[in-house]
Amino acid sequence: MTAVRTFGVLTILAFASACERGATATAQATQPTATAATTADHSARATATRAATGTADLQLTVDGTGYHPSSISAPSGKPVRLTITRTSDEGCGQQVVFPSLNIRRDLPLNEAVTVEFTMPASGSVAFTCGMDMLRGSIVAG
Ligand SMILES: [Cu+2]
Repeated sequence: MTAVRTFGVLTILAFASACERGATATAQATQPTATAATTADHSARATATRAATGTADLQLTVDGTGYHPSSISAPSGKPVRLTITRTSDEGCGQQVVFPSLNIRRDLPLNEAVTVEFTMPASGSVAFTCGMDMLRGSIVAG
C-alpha cells in the first residue's frame, strides 16, 4: 500500500475558522519558479505513487475545512507532481502557496491544478491557503 499519513486535523480546523475572519489579510505576490499545469483530471484520491521515472504523483483536495490529506509523504530528493483540486466554495482555498518554493497558484473550483517540484533531502515542503491559514505539508521520507 502507499504510505499516506494524515494528522494535524485539529490544527487545520482551528486555522480554518480563523481563516474566514482573516479575509482582509494581504497576500504577497511571488514569482513562480516551478511549472504548473491545469488538467482535466478531476480525480482526488489521496494517494502517493512512485512512477518508473521516480516522480511521485500526489493528489489532494481542499475544501472549507482544509487539505485532505493535510500531510503526504514523498521520497527525499525526488521530483513530485502534486495535483490539487478545490472541491468547495466554502472557506478560502482559492489559492495555494508554497512559501519555500515561491509558488502561488489559483485553484479554480473542481479543476485539478498540478504543481511540480523536487523534494528536499529532509524535512518537509509546507503549503498554505493564500492567507497562510489552511496548512498542509509534503514530508520527505
Ligand atoms: Cu485562508
